[in-house]
Formats: sequence, structure tokens, C-alpha cells
Amino acid sequence: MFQWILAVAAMICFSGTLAAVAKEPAKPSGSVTSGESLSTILETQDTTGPVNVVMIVSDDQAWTDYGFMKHHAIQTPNLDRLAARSALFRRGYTPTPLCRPSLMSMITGHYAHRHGVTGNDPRQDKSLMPEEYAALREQLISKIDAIPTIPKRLTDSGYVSLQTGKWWEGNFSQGGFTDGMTRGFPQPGGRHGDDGLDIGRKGIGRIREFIDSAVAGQKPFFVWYAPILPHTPHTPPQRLLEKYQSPDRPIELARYFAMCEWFDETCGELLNHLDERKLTSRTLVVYVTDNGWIQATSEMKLGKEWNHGFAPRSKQTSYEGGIRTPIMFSWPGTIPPADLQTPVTTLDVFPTIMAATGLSAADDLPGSNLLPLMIEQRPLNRRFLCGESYSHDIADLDQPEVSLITRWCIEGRWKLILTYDAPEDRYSFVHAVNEKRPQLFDVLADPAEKQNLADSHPDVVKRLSENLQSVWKLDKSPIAQ
Ligand SMILES: [Ca+2]
Repeated sequence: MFQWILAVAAMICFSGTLAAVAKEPAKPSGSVTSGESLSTILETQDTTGPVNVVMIVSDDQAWTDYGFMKHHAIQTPNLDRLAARSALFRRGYTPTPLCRPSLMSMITGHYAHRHGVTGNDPRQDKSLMPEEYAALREQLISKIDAIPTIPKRLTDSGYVSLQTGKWWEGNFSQGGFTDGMTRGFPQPGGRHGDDGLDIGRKGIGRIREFIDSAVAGQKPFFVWYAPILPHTPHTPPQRLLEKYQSPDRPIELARYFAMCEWFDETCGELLNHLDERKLTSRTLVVYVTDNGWIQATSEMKLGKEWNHGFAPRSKQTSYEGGIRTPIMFSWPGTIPPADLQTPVTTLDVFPTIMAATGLSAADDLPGSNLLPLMIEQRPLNRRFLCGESYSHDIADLDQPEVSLITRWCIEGRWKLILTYDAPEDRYSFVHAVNEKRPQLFDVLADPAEKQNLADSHPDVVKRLSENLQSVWKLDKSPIAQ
């Protein structure tokens, strides 16, 4: 109760009056799988008690691949419904376009150069004995011990928390969750989720049970729903595959499209459960993707070096296909639905959840609390966003700059990408095809990033380079023009 009082006090502090905000009319709910409109659902909702938090984290999905982002074929009626009741940021970004560092940034609120988990795995080296490599894995996992996480903070203030899906940082308890599915390394399959990877693909029963148990125990809850969807293996239900198959569409594309809708269906189950349990108006649902994905097809001429299912300029790269994602915050009755153009980052999730739950956020967090913007349209005091990309395998666990491949800065319409030398690894083919010199794009006029304007705008290159140095002062020089 004490935390709830704090939360309300914090909300009033920046929003004028909470009551004024709560009267904001809700947008039409769009396609509601449960058959009820949002206004009907809200009439029956329990609005007492602290806010619950649910994070939905898509895995390997392009920012374009939703109904509400106007994809020409992919249908996502449930996420469209969430978008209609959310503050929707169409220009969201992940600070690092690879699963593990991206998830780590969400859960800690820090850049990879700060939390230290820059890649998915320690670098494989044939000279290492298995026990030596296992020790490197343990060393990498232990980085989470030294840094606050969302579940650690919420658990300390009386929440119960559930981990499901992707999770790389050992046992769920190591991240601060009170409950979870992932046993973690060195358990079998413990690299990135083991039993947790069943969630979504085999239903969301574990989440339903957890929520019902939390409600019965009168505990506020935090749910981490990070299924390995639409991520490979692309094995959609036959009914969905058939829906997307057509003679003029490569089968790889049909499978991926069907995976996006399968993921959407699982999100619908989760949202319906919140509606049915009368929790929607006191649950903050946060939606993000960990990194982008452009599906490769057999029609693309990618060369024999290319040995993965994603196309160039997507996963692992700092192009829009790698780093961009819609970001949504749904809290009906408190956050008015809105379609927002402000660029935001998944680094903003941590401070926003802290503010919503009445907790303070450390001063050194790089992200921003988005509630003042979402609730009373107060502009963010932020000129630019930054991010970074590293080699898939971490060359040096203590020196992030060794594995650094690109840094990017977005300021208004401009986006600068700087490239750095990094040791070769098994994913070097991803970066080998990209431009190495500084790249400057007008991403509003040229979202496909086709025209490099660095030569004609040296002043902008200089200013955005300085922005990057202000975020992380780095001695290593980018590859020059
Ligand atoms: Ca991913």
C-alpha cells in the first residue's frame, strides 16, 4: 500500500491531477478478440491497488511487420488492439540489435557498454578447454549481479515477478524474479531460456496461473513475456501457414508472416486474461521488440558466405531494419491513447516503469521517464538518441570497445552510423557487406537509408559524432572516410 501511495504521489507530481487524466476518453478498441469494447471492459475493472506491469518482448521482428504499422499482408489484430489503447511510439529503437544485449538493456536500463553484456556468447576459442569456456559463461552471467534490474527493484518493494521466454542471465532468480521457467546455465539448454522457451509456443498457461496466484495473494505483479516468437525456428501452425501461402510469395516469407500472426495470437490470450480478471486498468503493458528481422528468401542473391535466415541490413546491424521497433505503453484510464512521433528507446522502459510504480530511478540511467510526455504531453528534454552494435561473440568480457562494430546517433531527421574494426567471428558475414565509412542518412526522407549524405554534411557528422562521445567517451577511432 505504501508503494501505491508513493506511486500516486509521483503521478500527481508531474501530471497535475490524476483524476483529470483518468477522464481522458479512450480510443475505440479496434478488433477485440474477447468481443468486448475497451470502454465496456473498463466499466467492470478493479482500479484499486498498485499498478501491475507486463512486458511483452517480441523476438526478431521488423518494425514494419504489424497491422497497425500498415504492413501489406501481416495481420496482427491483437497487437492492433493494444496499439489502439496505448501511447504508441512508431519511432522506437533498441540500443543494441541483438537478443541478449538488448534484453539486458531493457531489464537494467543501461547501454551494453555499461552493463557489459555486449554479445550473445563469449568468443569460442579452440584453445579453451570446456571448463574454461564454461567459466567465461559464468563470468558473463555474473555481470547481472552487480546491477539493479526491474524485477530486483519491484521485488524489493513487494511485487511478485515471473520470468518466461528468452532469458540469458542464468537462473530466473539471478535477475531478481521471484518465479520463473528458466533454470539457466549450466542446466541443459540453459544458454538462453531452456524451459522458458516453451512459453507462447505451447500456450501461456504458466502466466495465467501466476497472475491468478498473485491476485489471490493480493500481490502486485511483474510479468516478463519474452517468447521465442516470431524468432526461428519458423514453425507456424498449418492453418496460419496456409493463410499466408500464395504462388507469388516465397515460402520463407509465408512462414515468417505466419509466425508474426502466431505471436500476435499469444499476445491476445495474455491481454484477454487481463481483461477477464478485471486487471486491465491497473496494469501497465509495455510492448517492445529486442531487435529487427528482414526475412531472407531463396530469391535473394546473398552469396555463399551468407548462412543465416535474415537478410542484410537487419538483425545485428545499426540500420533501421536492425534497431527500430514500435514501443507501446498501455495503461487505460491513466495513459491516454496517442500516436506519437517522438523517437524513444527501450532504455526508457526502466525509468518509466520505476515512475509508474512509485520507485526512484538512479541518476546515471541514460533513458527517460516517458510518463510526463504520455500523460500530459510534456515534451522530452532530449536532443538525440544513441546506440551501438557489437560482434555476436564477445572478444573481451572486460573491454566492450574491443567487440564494437558500429555506433549510431539519431538527432531529428539525421542518423549517423560510425563503423569500427572488431575481431572476426562466425557472424562477420553480416557486417562484411556493409559500408565501413561514416554514413549519414535523412531517415525521415530516406527511411530505407539508401543515400549516404556524410560527404555533403560534414558539420552534421561532426555534431552527431560529438553526441556519441558525450554518451560514451571512446578512444578507439571509427573507420575513416
Ligand atoms: Ca532477437
